[in-house]
This record gives sequence, C-alpha cells and structure tokens, in this order.
Amino acid sequence: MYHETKPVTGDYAVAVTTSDIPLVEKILPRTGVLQRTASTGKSTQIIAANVDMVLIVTSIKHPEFSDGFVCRALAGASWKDLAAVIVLNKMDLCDQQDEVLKSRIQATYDREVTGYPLFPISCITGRGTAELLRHISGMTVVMTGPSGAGKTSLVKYYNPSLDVRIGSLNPKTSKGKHTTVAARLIPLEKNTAVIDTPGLRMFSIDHIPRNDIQFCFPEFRNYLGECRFRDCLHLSEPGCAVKSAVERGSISKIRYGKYINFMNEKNS
Ligand SMILES: Nc1nc2c(ncn2[C@@H]2O[C@H](COP(=O)(O)OP(=O)(O)OP(=O)(O)O)[C@@H](O)[C@H]2O)c(=O)[nH]1
Ligand SMILES: [Mg+2]
Ligand SMILES: [Zn+2]
Repeated sequence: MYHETKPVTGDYAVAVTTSDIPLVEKILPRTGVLQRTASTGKSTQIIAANVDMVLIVTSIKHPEFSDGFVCRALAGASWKDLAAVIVLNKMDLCDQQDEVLKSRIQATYDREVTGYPLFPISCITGRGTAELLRHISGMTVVMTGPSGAGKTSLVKYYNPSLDVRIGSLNPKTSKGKHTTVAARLIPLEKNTAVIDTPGLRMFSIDHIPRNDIQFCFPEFRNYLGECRFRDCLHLSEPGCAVKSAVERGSISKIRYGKYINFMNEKNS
C-alpha cells in the first residue's frame, strides 16, 4: 500500500496483517524524534522516533573521546527537547593517566555543570551498567555515537542471547568499522527498549537554525535575556551575560568554544 512517509525505527504504525508480509497503512504521529543532517548535507534524517531519551555512547580511548561529537549530539537532542545522557564506555581500558581526562569530561558535562548525567561504564567488567539500566528503566532510548564506541556491545551486555554483530576496531586508527548498518529496536526488561543505530562519523547539526543554537546549550538558559542587547548572539557583543558566565567559570570554556565553532560554521 502506498504511503508518503517512510517508516523509521521506533514508529508506531497501523498495518494490515492478512498476508505473511504486513502492509503498513498509516504511520502514527511521532513524538521524541532524534534527527541529524544527512551526510549529503541536504536533508534531515530521522535516526529514531518515539524515544524518551538519547544515550550518547562514547569512550575515553579506542575510539578517542571527541567533545565535538558529544556537543553536536547534545545540541541535536536538545533541539528536539529530548533528554540526553553521556555514556563513557570502555572504562576498563583506562589507567591512572586517563583519570585526568575523565575528570575533565566530568567537569565539562556532568549534571551540576551542564545538566547532563554521565555514566562511566564497561561492557567487559559491568561497571556502571546497572545504574545506567535503572536510569533508562521504563523508557525507549536511542543510542548514538561514533563507530566502535560499543553501542551494540552494550545491548548485548543487557541481553546476551541477542543475535547481533559486534565489530573489531581498526588497529591503526582505533576507530570502528561501521559494523551496525541499520537501526534496530531491542526490548529489554520492564517496558524498557533500546534502539541501536549505526555509528556516525559526525553528528551533523546543519538543520538547526543559527539563532537557535544558543537554546541547545541548557547551561546558557539562566543567562539568556540578561545580555545588554536583546538580540545578543553571545559572540563578541559587549555586555554579554553568557560570556561573563564563561569568564567566571560558571559555563565551561570547552562548551562555549563549541558554541562559537557551531556559530562560525553557519557563517561560512
Ligand atoms: N575493552 C572494552 N572493549 C569494548 C567495550 N565495549 C565494546 N568493546 C569493544 O569495542 C569494539 C566495538 O564494539 P561494537 O559494540 O561493535 O561498537 P559499536 O558502537 O556498536 O560500533 P558500530 O556498530 O560500528 O557503530 C568491539 O571490539 C568490542 O568488543 C568495553 O566496555 N571495553
Ligand atoms: Mg554497532
Ligand atoms: Zn549574550
């Protein structure tokens, strides 16, 4: 049966099931949509629909942590009013030296600073996985992250009987090999479901209008409206309350730096 909208993972649909292959008749209205700009840069791609939360799955190393990826994905979630958490996987690979980076990441993103819960976990030792499962209990969540961060390993950890492919990393680059090729919803216990998705090279946010980027940084919200100019974009305007907060250390310099990058990209 013909319908204009293509179903995406997480959709609810009305389907006719009189034959072996169900025919989708109608896709029900979507809530909680995670989007990014497609790699062609031309259209917006829906990663998953009807989700309650986004898990940004990353690692400190193998692959290396990227503030750019995390800030883009956080902005993408925030723009669609989706709650997000940062999952720092592969903590078993971290030694004393990596603790410095872990503390820095915590200081940049953690709940008190930026408003995002951060879960250091390991799919090998199980560290932090029970806390994360409690946090997503009863929800449908979508995972996004770079290839090789361990998204599929995490669903496999929660549901060991699952038939899924886990890929090795490229030994030279420590990046993944884009093992997962399609998004898939995996039911876990107690009305909880996780959507596993293919790893991304970049979480592109070209679809967010330039003037809206400021609203995608929740830690800016207390200061918006306090700038000298009503149309302040918090770049180099005098009397900017956001910039003062950065200078006082109330907003992370790294996060503000990403804001500037995103704004500059939209100029070019
Ligand atoms: N040491 C360690 N390795 C892990 C952990 N989690 C996953 N891995 C390894 O990381 C590699 C990539 O895991 P995947 O689960 O396929 O990663 P992915 O994020 O699903 O990758 P894509 O499907 O390509 O996006 C595999 O070799 C896993 O065994 C972990 O907590 N610790
Ligand atoms: Mg995968
Ligand atoms: Zn300002």
